[in-house]
Amino acid sequence: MTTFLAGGTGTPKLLAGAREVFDPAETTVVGNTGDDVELGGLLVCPDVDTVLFAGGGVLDRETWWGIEGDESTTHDYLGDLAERAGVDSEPRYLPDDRQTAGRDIADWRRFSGASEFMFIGDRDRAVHTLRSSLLDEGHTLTEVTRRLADAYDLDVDLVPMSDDPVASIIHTPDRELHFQEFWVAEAGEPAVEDVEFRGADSATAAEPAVDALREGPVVVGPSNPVTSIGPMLALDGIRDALRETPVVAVSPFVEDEVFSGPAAKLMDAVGHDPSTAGVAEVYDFADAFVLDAEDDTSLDRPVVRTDTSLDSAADAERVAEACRDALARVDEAAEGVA
Ligand code: FO1
Repeated sequence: MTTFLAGGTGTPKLLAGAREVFDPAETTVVGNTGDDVELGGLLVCPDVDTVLFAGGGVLDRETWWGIEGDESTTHDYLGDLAERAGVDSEPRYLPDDRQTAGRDIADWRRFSGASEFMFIGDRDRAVHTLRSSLLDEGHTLTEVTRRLADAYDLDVDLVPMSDDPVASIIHTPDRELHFQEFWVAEAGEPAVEDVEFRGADSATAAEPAVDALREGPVVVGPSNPVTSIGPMLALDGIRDALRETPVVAVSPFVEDEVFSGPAAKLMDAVGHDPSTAGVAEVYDFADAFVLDAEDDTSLDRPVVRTDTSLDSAADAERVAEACRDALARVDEAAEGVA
């Protein structure tokens, strides 16, 4: 059994070629849920859905979120109607006393649908409607995610990191913003003072996720260490489980250049060097690393180097092979010690 810890883009891109190297029937993908929001009463799970849509062959690969060829009738009509009704288009948090009223999983990240500040396509909305409705019927997010995975014929086991709420909150000099408000509405521009995973102290990691981590090697894909992987690491028991299992991490940096997204800014904000060296510090549980061929960072753990760009399935296969080779090195080192 191999487990992948997946955030928004890097790890789903790696998964596109991993199937040639790691048997999908023996693969669990644990999705970050810190990015999730409730928007107009619907729970949107961006990182889980990217894996879902990619596995189901419907992902919009231009954006790496949402459904390819989706239409926007409801989103557009809602926007026009809200404008005519005099509603401004800024993200609108529900009032404080409503943040913890309703389905628990959406605590501290409830936005009014009067301003749909994230683009929600018509088919994508159907996924959020079904997910939210099944949650309201009393199913857990793990159960609902697995049912959606069945609907999309996924051949890996896709599970969320937790069935409890954990909200990635970005602290800026002016105010606190949920990650989606920071990233989508503010284009990642505000200065960041700190990143909080609200709820992580009392959340429990989902049982299938912990079981999978204990069962076999783990691949931490080239996702953002702070807001994609950080929420998982903040859950009780996850770091311990990772320390006890072979782990390879793919750096999302080439030395101090990040492939994409806000990782550098967020790493800096939480006191880590925005570089491969900083990633190795955050992932103190990792036994080996896959670095880009151009990345000369010297680390105190085994390193396999390859071109880590992930623009095609062939790229992904090459990086997955490097992960397999790095895990073999960890095995060899363990056998040498035994
Ligand atoms: N990203 C954007 O930049 N703009 C959007 O309007 C947007 C909508 C959206 C809707 C559903 C979904 O699952 C993801 C969406 N994303 C959007 C992506 C998302 O903000 C982030 O890329 C991930 O959370 C990062 O992992």
